[in-house]
This record gives sequence, C-alpha cells and structure tokens, in this order.
Amino acid sequence: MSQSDGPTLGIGMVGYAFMGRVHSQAWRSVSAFFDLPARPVMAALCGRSADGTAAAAEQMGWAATETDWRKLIARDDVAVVDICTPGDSHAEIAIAALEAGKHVLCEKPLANTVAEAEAMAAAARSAAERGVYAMVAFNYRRVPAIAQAARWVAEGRLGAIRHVRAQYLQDWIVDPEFPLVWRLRKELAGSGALGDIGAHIIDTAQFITGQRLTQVSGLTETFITHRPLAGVSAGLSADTGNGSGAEMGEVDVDDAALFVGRLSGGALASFEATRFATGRKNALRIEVNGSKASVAFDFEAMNELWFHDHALPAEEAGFRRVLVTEAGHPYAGAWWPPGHGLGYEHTFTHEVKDFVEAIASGIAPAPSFDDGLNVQRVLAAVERSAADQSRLTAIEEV
Ligand code: SOE
Repeated sequence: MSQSDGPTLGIGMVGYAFMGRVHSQAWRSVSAFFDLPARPVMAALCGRSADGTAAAAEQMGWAATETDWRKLIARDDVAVVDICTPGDSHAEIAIAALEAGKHVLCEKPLANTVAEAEAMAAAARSAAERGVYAMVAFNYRRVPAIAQAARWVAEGRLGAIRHVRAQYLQDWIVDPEFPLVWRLRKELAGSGALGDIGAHIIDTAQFITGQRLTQVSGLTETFITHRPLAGVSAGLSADTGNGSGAEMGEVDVDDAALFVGRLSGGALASFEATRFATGRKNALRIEVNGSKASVAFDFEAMNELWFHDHALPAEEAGFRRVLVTEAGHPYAGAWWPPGHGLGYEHTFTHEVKDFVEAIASGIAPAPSFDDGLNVQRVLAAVERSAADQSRLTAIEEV
C-alpha cells in the first residue's frame, strides 16, 4: 500500500519566517524519505498578515491559510499544531492547542519565562494522559553526528564523563547598524544569545551525556546597547521595517553568555553562547571528554564526528574523523550513499519523522515539554547568577 493510501495527519503551522520555512521543508519532504505510520498533510498556515501568509502558503505548499491561530487550532483538518513564532506566544498557543486535543511541536526555547514553561509542561502532562503529545524543537539532537555521540556515551565507549565543553558561536549582529529585530527584544524573545542559542547547547550537552545540570554560574554581556529600530517581524534579516532606521532603541537582552556548571554524573561543563564571535556563522561545537575516550563536533562540519580512543598507545592516539554518513548511523541511511552528506534542514525532517512516529505509537516524544522546562530553569539560573555581581572577585591592578 503506498503512503498516499494510508492514514494522514493534518498539520497546522503558526509562523512562516526562518523557522516556518525550515519546518515547512521538513513536513514537505519527510514522507519521501521515511516510511511513516501516517502521512503528514500540510493543511493550513497561520500568520498575522493575510497577504503575507497567502504568499508563504503558496510558496511553501500549505493548502489553506488562517490569520488567527485560534481558528487554526479549531480546524478539523488540523491534528498537529507546529509553533514557529517568537517565544512570547508559545505558551498561549501551545496550551490552547493541547487543551483542544491537538499534538504540539513547539520551537525552542519552550517559553520566555519559567512560569510559562511550567504551565506548558503541566498542560503537556495532562494532555499525554489523553494520548495527545508535545515536543520541543531542539533540532540538533537530530544531527546524525550528535545522535551518534549520544549512542557512544550510552554504550559506555567514553567511560566516566569528566568534561563537556560547549559553544554556540554566531556573528550576525556585530554591526552596530543591525536593527533591533525581535530576537533582540526581551518582551518578544525572553533573552538574547542565552535563550536563543544557549538553550541549544544546554539541551545538546544534556542529551549527549544523559546527565542534567545541577548548578551553574554565569556572565552575560550586551556589547551594543542601542540599535536602529526594526520592523517587529524582522527575525534574522537586517530589514529595519521603517526606512532609514534613524530612531534608536535600547537593547534589553544579552549579546553573549558564558557559564559553567556541574552535571548530575559529576562532570564539569562550560558553555559559551555569543552573537559576536566574528567569523563564526553557526558554530555549535561540543567536546565531551571521558575517562576512556572523547568526541568532538562542530556544526559547521556537521557530517563529521571526531573520536579519540584513549586506550590506544599514545604514539597512535589522537582524534580521528568519522564521516557520519553510513547507513548504520542515526538517520543517515534514509538519504544518500556514504559521503554525500546532510544539511541543517535534514535535522528538522528527522525531528518531524520522530514526532509522527511517537504520535502513532502512543509513546511520548523527546525532548518533552518537561525537558524544555528543565532548559528554561537552567536559563533562568544563569540569568540570576549573572545578575549577582557580588559573586565576581575583582583582580587588583598591578
Ligand atoms: C538564530 O540564532 C538561529 O536562527 C536560532 O534561532 C536557531 O535556533 C538556530 O538553529 C540557528 O540560529
């Protein structure tokens, strides 16, 4: 029986900017590469602008449009609500969708505050009892190399985990003329680099090690405190939305966050999330050092995983490159022959594949909203720590 004859799963998506585009690509492609228990149907796209949403739906392959997310949730042809909006609307939309019996995929970070995340997690736990599931879109768990690293840790290949060294390095706002887009406004994004990309390395570190952070201590900095005002909808683009951009607005979020922490298994961890790493575009990097072996990864070479086997004689040891494109590697077998490689968008296809399978099997997907709440609590702890300057020890000048 071809997939076109089998059961379907109506998808409704809210938002059609960068995340909406990459999620659309995932929903559009997943059935062509994975045999799913139900075929996703791109039923409706929701956005505030009727014209913008209609154009996006036409280009991205959505069958219908809505301009009110409440109507999207109410549609009978929508069984899954995919939330691709800024964080200030995640809680309201997700809770209403879950209460309406719709499965929810929500972009990260889960929310803009711990209180919102707690309410979302409670709604998800209640919904799961009714067979309605929720997942957070921490897509980097679905990079084959990162999933393979987690496998090796779980198999004991690295031994006792001693260190996690995680960075997420970007440089898209180094220019002081880059406008005050929504990712730079606390009321919309909740925080700056810390929540946007720091959330990813927190989840990735916890996913690979299978451990959770128990304590953190951090620093944050805002290097450029005022920027030209932008159109609210502008996400990553430099679209000021208001012509000259002469009027300036205060930046009320962090440009960079550095923090250290202890993991529940005793390892020490360091994290760096910055949008000012000039020359680094989307460098999610993580290195895990164990008593028996280490792994190292850089998203800017996302098909490669570096492995050091400490059991080898020192004369032979050192990090060797594993090309994570074999059929036996996570997800890779669904795509191309070894060596052809995958990209950023494939991680979202893997994400929706796992979500559809979880829904069909009645097994709650991961990362759950509880996992998202945990990350939210880490973010809040870093912010509290960074706000307490008394913890810093000044160095006397010579
Ligand atoms: C901007 O920092 C951004 O688009 C993040 O919001 C995404 O989560 C990340 O995958 C790429 O960079």
